[in-house]
Amino acid sequence: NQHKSCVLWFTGLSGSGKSTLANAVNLNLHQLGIRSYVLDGDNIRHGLNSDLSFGKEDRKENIRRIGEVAKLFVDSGQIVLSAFISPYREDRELVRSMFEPGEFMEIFVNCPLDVCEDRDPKGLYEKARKGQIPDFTGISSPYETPDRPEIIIQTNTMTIDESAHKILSILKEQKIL
Ligand code: GGZ
Repeated sequence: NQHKSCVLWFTGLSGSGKSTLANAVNLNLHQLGIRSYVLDGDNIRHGLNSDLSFGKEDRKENIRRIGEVAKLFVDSGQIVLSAFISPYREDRELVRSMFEPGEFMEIFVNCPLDVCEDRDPKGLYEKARKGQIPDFTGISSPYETPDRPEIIIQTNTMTIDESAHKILSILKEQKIL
């Protein structure tokens, strides 16, 4: 199974579906016999980056470290899927600059704030609205929309399966798979 190692960098609001979608794509890649790995809050924010909060500077450091980890995975020949809000354009561009052209695919998981807020799977938006979570993205902290993402996925109008298939077909078109 020949594939090009690369980073699939999912960015979007909390509750937009980044982790769910990254995990779905990961499963599809495994079924194709491709080695891939998902980095997300569960394995990074709780471990390597447990010293970081959600202020601008800590988010920047969060994303920088994740970029370095992603680079190790790419060096090892894998496809790495990262699912972090990564709200600042300049932080995402820093990570992009760590990779060769074509190795970094920015995937904008575009879902309107009101839809994310309705989903509110962990009740965080409700808490943020009450002022119980400071610097909450979309409420009291900015999200900067990507300018030229390689892929845009609308999770409010497509199923997870459809979205995952769209990403896989683009990876085939781009000769990554
Ligand atoms: C945004 C927060 C915050 C604040 C805790 N703002 O829906 P979740 O719970 O599972 O995903 C969110 C996650 C965001 O962490 P990231 O590492 O992806 O953020 S960043 O890339 O901006 O560094 C949310 C939870 O952490 N969470 N507090 N204030 N999301």
